[in-house]
Amino acid sequence: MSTRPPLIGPPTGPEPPYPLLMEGTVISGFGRGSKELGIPTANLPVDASLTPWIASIPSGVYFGWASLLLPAAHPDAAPFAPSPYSLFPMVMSIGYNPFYKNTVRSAEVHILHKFAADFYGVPMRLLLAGFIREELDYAGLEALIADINFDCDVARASLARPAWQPKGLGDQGNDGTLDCSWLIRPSEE
Ligand code: ADP
Ligand code: RBF
Ligand code: MG
Repeated sequence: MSTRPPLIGPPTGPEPPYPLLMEGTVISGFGRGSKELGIPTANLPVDASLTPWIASIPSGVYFGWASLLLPAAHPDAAPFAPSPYSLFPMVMSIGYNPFYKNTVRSAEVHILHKFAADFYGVPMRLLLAGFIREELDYAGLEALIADINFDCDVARASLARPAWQPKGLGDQGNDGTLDCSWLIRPSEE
């Protein structure tokens, strides 16, 4: 892509219809070796009975925050945090992956954190804060990867602003004002 904006959304924070919330258990994806490309994606089931908005939202690339209920034995678990959920910035794709011509609509999340172990089967919650771009087809894998890496930069920079940072979780004054409490709330069961 030639020119793409480095930031999405205004400095005042997410605008309607965002934030959009969804949750589910991390499942196996298409097994295409995204991890080997340096872009592992944690897949969630696309289930319109649990996530009513997912059927009508445009396919494309979104960004926001993800929380994981990692088991205590996972190397990235944060056992002494105020919540059993760990919170991370994320970028995600919802759609048919035109480069691969999928027939099933998928939701896959690349978390902007280097994990020491996989987390299949773990409960994950997402707060979508904004839309980055439509899904595209590409002449080659390198162009797809380059665009995804740019998406990661856009997400990181956009989420670094105070109105896009979680409220009540920062230390030493780098706290944000975005309400992410749903992401770290203990589940009811
Ligand atoms: P699959 O086709 O099964 O989704 P991937 O190659 O996309 O396989 O790898 C996804 C898995 O990698 C996730 O389910 C998760 O357990 C693990 N993983 C490790 N690091 C990350 C990360 N930063 N973001 C998303 N998933 C990650
Ligand atoms: N697949 C596409 O076919 N077209 C896209 O534009 C596209 N954009 C993506 C953006 C992000 C941020 C992520 C995480 C994935 C995207 N994908 C896209 C899905 C990608 O093809 C899939 O994760 C592959 O498994 C990567 O090899
Ligand atoms: Mg995946």
